[in-house]
Amino acid sequence: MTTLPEYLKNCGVDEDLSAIISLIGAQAAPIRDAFISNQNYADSTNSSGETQAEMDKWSDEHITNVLAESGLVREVASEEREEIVKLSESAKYSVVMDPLDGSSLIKVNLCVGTIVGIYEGSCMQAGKDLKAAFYVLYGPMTTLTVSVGKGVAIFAQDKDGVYQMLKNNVKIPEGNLYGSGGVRTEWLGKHAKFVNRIENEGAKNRYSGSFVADFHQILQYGGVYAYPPSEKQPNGKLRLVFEVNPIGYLAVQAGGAVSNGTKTTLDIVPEDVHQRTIVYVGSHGMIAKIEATE
Ligand code: AFP
Repeated sequence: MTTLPEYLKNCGVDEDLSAIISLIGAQAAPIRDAFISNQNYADSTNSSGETQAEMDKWSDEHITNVLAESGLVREVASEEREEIVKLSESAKYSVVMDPLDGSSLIKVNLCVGTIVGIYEGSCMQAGKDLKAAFYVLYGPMTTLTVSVGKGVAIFAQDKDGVYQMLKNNVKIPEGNLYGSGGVRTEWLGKHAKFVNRIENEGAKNRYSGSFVADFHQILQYGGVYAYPPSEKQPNGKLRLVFEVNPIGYLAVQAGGAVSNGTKTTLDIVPEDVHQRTIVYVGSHGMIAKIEATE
């Protein structure tokens, strides 16, 4: 079996980039350990005004401290922090992250994860310029799904904490699953028409409330994850930098696509690190259908 460091080496990834991916992947054990004593919501909100779970704060502080100590990272931008944190000025890479995506599901023991994107230079770049993107899923297995621009591979941690390859060259099948955020009665016309069309064509609804887990399912079974606009949230809910860009990059590397309903989100250069975007991510045919919907 191929381990994560072996795979990254075979892909020609440099030592610093490989070390950052492995270092964050290795935080799965302390993060899993912390779930049991951090079950509640904290008395704080993040930059998007959402109540933080204790685990949001814990994972953010933990990963940021580990990256600071490593000396390998120039900047860290986190969904849980107002400002970009400046770390080692001479380091080549910067990290964007949602340290614990789907945190409202911790209490009910459903699958959550850590989403990471890595840029050369600063954090404020378009998703297409990512050098690597990956996510760690804390499910029945701990898995790490990664792309360094050479397709997508999935690894699972063995009993010694080593990430062993489960699948290489993952390709999103066309599939017929969909998961949509928002409240159906608040969906606007275009999204409602799209869901109506794909349901009539046999699409089946599966949505957990954890983007990273819902996407992992789409990645392997095919279909689409969507967080649409509403009157109250015209740009949807998800954050471009921390969630949509890393996952969108992985989707494209797996032969799929990501869109705001009109065009790819990967070309958007962020103006605000916390900006939101409408998102449709998944198989090619599904993204073509939403883009063709008036
Ligand atoms: P939390 O991390 O606050 O649970 O938010 C998760 C999330 O950003 C994304 O992972 C989900 O797909 C989406 O929000 C769920 O939002 P709804 O609860 O509105 O469906």
